[in-house]
Amino acid sequence: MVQLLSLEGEFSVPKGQEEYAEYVSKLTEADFLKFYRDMARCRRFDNEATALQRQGQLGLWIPAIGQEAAQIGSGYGVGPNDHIFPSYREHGVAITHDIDLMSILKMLRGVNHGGWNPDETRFHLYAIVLGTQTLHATGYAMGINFDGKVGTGNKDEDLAVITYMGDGATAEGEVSEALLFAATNHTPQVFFCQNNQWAISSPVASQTKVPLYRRGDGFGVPGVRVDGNDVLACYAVTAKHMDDARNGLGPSLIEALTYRIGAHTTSDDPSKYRSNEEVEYWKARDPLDRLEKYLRREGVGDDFFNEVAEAGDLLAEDIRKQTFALGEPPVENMFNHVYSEQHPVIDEQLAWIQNYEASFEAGGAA
Ligand SMILES: Cc1ncc(C[n+]2csc(CCOP(=O)(O)OP(=O)(O)O)c2C)c(N)n1
Repeated sequence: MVQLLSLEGEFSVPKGQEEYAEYVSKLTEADFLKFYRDMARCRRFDNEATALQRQGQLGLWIPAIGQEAAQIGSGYGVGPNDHIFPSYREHGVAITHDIDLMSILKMLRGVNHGGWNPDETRFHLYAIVLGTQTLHATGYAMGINFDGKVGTGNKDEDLAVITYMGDGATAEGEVSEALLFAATNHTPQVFFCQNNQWAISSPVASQTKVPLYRRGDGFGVPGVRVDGNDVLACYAVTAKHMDDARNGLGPSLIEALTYRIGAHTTSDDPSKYRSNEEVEYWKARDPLDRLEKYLRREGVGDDFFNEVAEAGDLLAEDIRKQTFALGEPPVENMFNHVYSEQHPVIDEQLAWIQNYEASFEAGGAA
């Protein structure tokens, strides 16, 4: 397993991991601080969103607490022209690609359909149907091959794709199909699996008999396991494998070993299926604590951590204000964009509900 930061925040390069460490050696102090700031921002956003859901302001929330290093590290490992196909928990990766966090909240309040405009970003829409995004990513990566934008040696032209999936999603047929097509088409692509140990209440042991980083072997997609709570290792491994993909070396799979500290979603009660001891074990491996220890060893002091905490308070206040101002989703919303063109069945259903709503104004349900 690639690990560059110990639990105590000491940086060291184990034998055989030098090529990954080289990527870290190119980072500046500002990069390390940015990693910490964004991980803290992600967690604060997550906690605030959970509170907003509990107050009835969001229909659902999907927490990523515990997975910040895997997400911020890998998010920054992606190149400036690469495309990202997330699952539905990648709020940290969204932060690294400047997605407006309100657009995620709007989606979970139901006031918009998909979140953000996919034409305006390389961070594609969240995919709730498990594993589908891996096929979208593979198709996109095949398109890059067809366009000849891989392995040309021109850094401004060459492209690669990364797709995210959970440990549970690896058991879906779509992921096997995506791995196969990626291998046989030699796509410029990374599969990034956040193994957070649980697929709702199903433990990872029920999804696989081999370590997940080896899931691609039989398809011809080599894999590597990284400590998913070590942001530097996640950054380095992703950056290296994305470079390799862009340079024409084909697809690979990264398994980031991490843990979902919170619930699967706000509709879940994890105390029903996992032990406190297990959660405590992983809390002791908290990704933010580890980077903080490293930064303090490097001489970063309270001023910085206080500034990050204050920025978190401002963010929380801002998203609360904006969420309260969102209003209710118009009922017509759910009929928009079902098909690319108007469809008579949808028209009929829309007319029915408009009629139904109007009947209340007229003094009673029809
Ligand atoms: C095709 C499909 N089947 C079932 C579900 C319901 N479902 C939503 S999340 C989830 C568990 C996924 O676990 P994992 O892939 O490990 O990702 P995590 O949620 O832990 O990030 C399931 C079964 C779904 N969304 N799509």
